[in-house]
Parts: sequence; structure tokens; C-alpha cells
Amino acid sequence: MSNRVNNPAENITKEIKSFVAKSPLNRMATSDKDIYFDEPLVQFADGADPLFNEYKSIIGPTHLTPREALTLSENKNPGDIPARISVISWILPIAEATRKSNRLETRLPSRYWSHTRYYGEILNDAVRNHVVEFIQKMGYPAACPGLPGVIKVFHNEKGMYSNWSERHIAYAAGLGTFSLSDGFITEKGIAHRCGSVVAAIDIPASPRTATGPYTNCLSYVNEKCGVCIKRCPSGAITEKGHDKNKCQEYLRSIGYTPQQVKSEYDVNKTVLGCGLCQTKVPCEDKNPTKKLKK
Ligand code: B12
Ligand code: SF4
Ligand code: SF4
Repeated sequence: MSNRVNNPAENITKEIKSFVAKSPLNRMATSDKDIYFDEPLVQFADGADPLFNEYKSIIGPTHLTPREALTLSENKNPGDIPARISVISWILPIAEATRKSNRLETRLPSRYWSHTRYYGEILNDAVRNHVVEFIQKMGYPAACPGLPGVIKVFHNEKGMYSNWSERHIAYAAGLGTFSLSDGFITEKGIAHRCGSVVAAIDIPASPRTATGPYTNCLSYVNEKCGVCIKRCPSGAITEKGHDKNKCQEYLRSIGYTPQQVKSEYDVNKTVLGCGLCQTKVPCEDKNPTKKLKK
């Protein structure tokens, strides 16, 4: 191994923030002055955290542990991968112009929101690839299970789920908690996209300060919120939680053809989910329970 560095956590964090700030992919396709994402949050999980094994029952047996993910990508036997594995997880907070535009919507996503879903995810993939290369150049094996072509998506009676759930990875890294709407509430709120990389590198795990998987959501701490229930145009969110199948069916039911999606939104794919539950809500850009803790 070569190029060993001191304080890899600080180096990796700086590299991710600088990449997102400078990348031309973070400039809106329609307006050079607007960006998709503000400065990322970056934290780390221990690849041997028992939570990753628990995800095999919480999500499904196909959900990969960090060791399995790295073993698969390196095409090696599990014993040939170094003992210490860390997971790097980041949150890309959605910029204000996009959040503001989606606040005005009541039925379908704003153009900026659907651009963030489509073009913003292209930037997220570039971050994934960049982090893998950066860590490999430091001399450590690294892989990205969330990349298209690598990640696998399955269905059960509750709806879609993947073999690498970025939100569950972010939860393990202490970046926030789930919520009534299923969205993941961080210190920068629920309106974000997230990503992660696994590496055979020794980085101390970030503290997981949340006391439970839902404790950043107001409904789970004082029962007085439920604003996302009213925001959802498909009735997918109730006091009991989020119905993934209803959510996924919603835009399909509007019946837009791929050609209409292209002409209305200028994106090349059916836009899944409208994200109205992530804007004009108390958790949009902050952890709304923080004020209660003061
Ligand atoms: C499949 C999928 C969908 C499906 C199903 C969503 C879902 N809830 O799983 C559909 C098509 C409906 C969908 C819709 C949307 N999606 Co989507 N989707 C995904 C994808 C590809 C996989 C998600 C997955 O594997 N889920 C696994 C299942 C099991 O998770 P779950 O049901 O939410 O998990 C619950 C239980 O596990 C529960 N739980 C129960 N017990 C316990 C115990 C513990 C300890 C823990 C931790 C949890 C837990 O907590 C969870 C919440 O209730 C991810 C990308 C990725 N690779 O992660 C993006 C992703 C989840 N989507 C994202 C987004 C932004 C959206 C939309 C807003 C669309 C849009 N872009 O406008 C909507 C919002 C829907 C919503 N209200 O959450 C973001 C979420 C970011 C965020 N802010 O939360 C992701 C992470 C993409 C990304 N790279 O950023 N999506
Ligand atoms: S709007 Fe309220 S109930 Fe819904 S996820 Fe946000 S904090 Fe929780
Ligand atoms: S993405 Fe849209 S349809 Fe799905 S839960 Fe949120 S508001 Fe409802």
C-alpha cells in the first residue's frame, strides 16, 4: 500500500465538499447561476457495525453488508479483504431555489425539482466515482454499491427496496433519522439526495446521536405535525406512515408518456415521486426537533 495519509476523514470530507462546490455538474442545466446542491454533510460508519446485519431483516436478506459489497466489487473472497472497513456517507442538501419552486406546487414536481432528481443524480454518481478514485489513489480498496449497474432493486408487498439503501447507510453514519413520510431528516432537513462509498480504510465512526430511527420527525416526538400528510397529492402518507406503492403509482397514474415528460420537464426518464412531502414542511431544510431539545 502506498500514499498512506494522516486523518483520512478530514481529507475525504474536504475532497467531497470541494468537488461538489466546483463541479460543472452542480450547475443547473437551465440557469448557470443556480446550483443543485449546497455544501454536503459527510460522516462515517464502521463497516463492522452490527446494524448492517440487522438491515438484512429490516430491509431484506439481499441487503449487502459493507464487507459483502467490497468483496463483490473486488471479486475476492471475504477473508482477502482487510479487517477494517469504513463507510463514507454524504448528504447533498437541495438548494433553496429548487425548494422554493417546489413549495409552490400542489400536484406535480417543479421543473427544478425534477431536474435535481435527474441531473442532480448525475452529479451524485460523479461524487461516488470521484470518492472511489480518491481513496484508491490513497492506496486503499474502495467501491460504490449505489452506482447504476451495480445496485439491484427488488419488490415485496410493501413496495420497492434495494440491496444498498443510501438512507439506511446515512442512518448508520449518524447523519439523521427516518420520518413519517419515510424521508430521511438530517441537520440540513429532509430535502436532499444522498450517497456512499465503502473502503478498506480505518476511519473512526461518527457518533450516532439519534436515540431511535425516527426521532428527528416531529410526529414521533410530539404528535403535532403531519404536514407531509396534507402535502402528499396521492394520499400515500397517513398517520400510519408512507405507502411506497401509492407513491410510486402516483406519477404513473397521471399518464404522462416519456415524450410528455421530456417536453414538460426536459428530463429523459419518467420522474418517480414528486417530492412535495419534502418541501413546505417544517423539516424541509432543518432538523425540526432541535428547537424542542433546547
Ligand atoms: C426504491 C426507491 C424509491 C421507491 C420506494 C421508497 C422507499 N421508501 O424505500 C419510490 C419509487 C416510492 C421512491 C420515491 C421517492 N424517492 Co426514492 N429511492 C428508492 C431507492 C432506489 C431505494 C430505497 C430503498 O432501498 N429502500 C429500502 C426500504 C426498506 O426503505 P424504507 O421502506 O424507506 O425503510 C423503512 C424501514 O426500514 C424503517 N425502519 C423500520 N425499522 C427500522 C429500524 C431501524 C434501526 C432503521 C434504521 C429503520 C427502520 O425505516 C424506513 C422508513 O420508514 C433509493 C436509492 C438508494 N439506493 O437508497 C431512492 C431514495 C430513497 N429516493 C429518494 C427520493 C428523494 C425520493 C422521492 C422524493 C422522489 C423524488 N426524487 O422526488 C420520493 C419520496 C418518497 C418518500 N416519501 O420517501 C432519495 C431519498 C432522500 C431523502 N431525502 O430521504 C433516495 C435515497 C435517492 C438518493 N440517492 O438520494 N423511491
Ligand atoms: S412534515 Fe412533520 S410529520 Fe412529516 S416528516 Fe416532516 S416532521 Fe415528520
Ligand atoms: S413523493 Fe409525492 S406522492 Fe410520494 S409520498 Fe411524497 S408527496 Fe406523496
